[in-house]
Amino acid sequence: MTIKTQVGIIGAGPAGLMLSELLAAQGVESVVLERKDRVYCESRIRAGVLEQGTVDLLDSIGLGERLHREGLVHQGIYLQFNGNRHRINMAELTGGKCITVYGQQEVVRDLIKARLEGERPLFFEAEALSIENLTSGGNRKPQVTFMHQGRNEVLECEFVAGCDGFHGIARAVIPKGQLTTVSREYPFGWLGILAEVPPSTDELIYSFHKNGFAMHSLRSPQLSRLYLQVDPDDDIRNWPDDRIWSELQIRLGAADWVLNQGPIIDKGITPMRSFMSSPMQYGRLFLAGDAAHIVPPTGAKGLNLAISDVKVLAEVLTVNFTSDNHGLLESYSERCIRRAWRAQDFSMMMTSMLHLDPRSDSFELELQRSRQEFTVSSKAAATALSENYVGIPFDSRIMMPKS
Ligand code: RFL
Ligand code: PHB
Repeated sequence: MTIKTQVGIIGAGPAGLMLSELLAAQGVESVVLERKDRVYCESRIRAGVLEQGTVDLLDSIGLGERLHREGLVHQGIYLQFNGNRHRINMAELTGGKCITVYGQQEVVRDLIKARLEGERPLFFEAEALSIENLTSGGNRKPQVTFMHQGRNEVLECEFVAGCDGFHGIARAVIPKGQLTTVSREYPFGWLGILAEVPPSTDELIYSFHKNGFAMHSLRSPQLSRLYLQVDPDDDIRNWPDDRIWSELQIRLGAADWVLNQGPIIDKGITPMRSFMSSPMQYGRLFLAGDAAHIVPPTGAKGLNLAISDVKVLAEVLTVNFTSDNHGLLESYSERCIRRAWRAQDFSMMMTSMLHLDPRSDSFELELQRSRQEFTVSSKAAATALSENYVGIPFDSRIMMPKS
């Protein structure tokens, strides 16, 4: 069977789902293909921090209701170095900007619900296998072949959006000579837990300790999300719950502060990397989100970058379908890459300031200590951190020379 649509979207993560709903709001048709089932997509625990631009975009398509009811608005974060806790008042330093703590799986859940209630096409357990005709002219339209309910199906469209994450097929179909990639691996990973226990903090704590980095985040008044720096090749079986709690207590410990403990309902280890591919367009294929770039999670930027990519993509596709202006499509890649590099730099800065790098010599450790001190003692340094953390404006041209 061949299904026809305007935009074929591979992946029902935040990028693919948000793109499909932004397009629907402009009257552009799309079909979303997702290789996993709905339960898997809705329960995959990942990011938690939404920038204001992300919240505004969800509001703009009528998806802010539960987010505003259940999300936790934070005006600052704590940075802690060897037991000394400092608050960065981000709202004060950025003219009132805040972040909202709301789990990625909740964003995904809201988007899936809206899509299915609107009876707009979204196929679960539909794995894209190949993408053809991306650069051929004439009447040959792009085709995505996918496997659904044991059968090979074809999705024919005007454009394909590769929103299929870091391990997806979309980036891989771009011929080697047409794509430049750069990356960094880190000698550490994050062990993340979700625990049924009221958070022991009112705002996120990022902590550097001589044993390594730790972080305390939140999900709700009853649910806490915490992370520990571990070896990227470590096995989660080496981390029974009592070892996790005692290491968190050590690394997050501060005067007159107690870490609440409770049942751990999810735990896992994720490696960390920085990765950029460019351009983000190949003929009629556009990459968005983790398919194009990965940032280490210390800056809380991955989900927000995925959302800002698809905001731009929805705009250029809509203009293409609804007017005679077909040139705007070519601006997509550059607009997104500029913002992604800003996030790369910030995420790398946060990562190197807060983690213990086993390769560091005493010179590098002193530089790290000096940067930590400066960040919490200089208003200019704290302001720079805050501006990046709350998010530079979506599609900002701040780096462009004025024309
Ligand atoms: P996703 O979420 O990986 O979704 C891709 C989807 O594509 C599907 N797929 C396919 N479907 C059909 N056919 C195929 N051939 C397919 N191949 C793949 C997959 O099943 C999947 O459903 O990518 P997307 O949409 O680009 O979203 C990116 C974000 O998920 C990611 O950047 C963030 O989670 C990163 N991140 C954070 N970002 C933030 O902005 N703030 C944070 O606080 C934050 N914390 C984090 C994070 C990521 C973490 N991990 C686990 C890496 C914390 C952690 C621990
Ligand atoms: C989270 O809440 O999962 C979270 C928060 C901040 C980060 C990364 C993850 O930098």
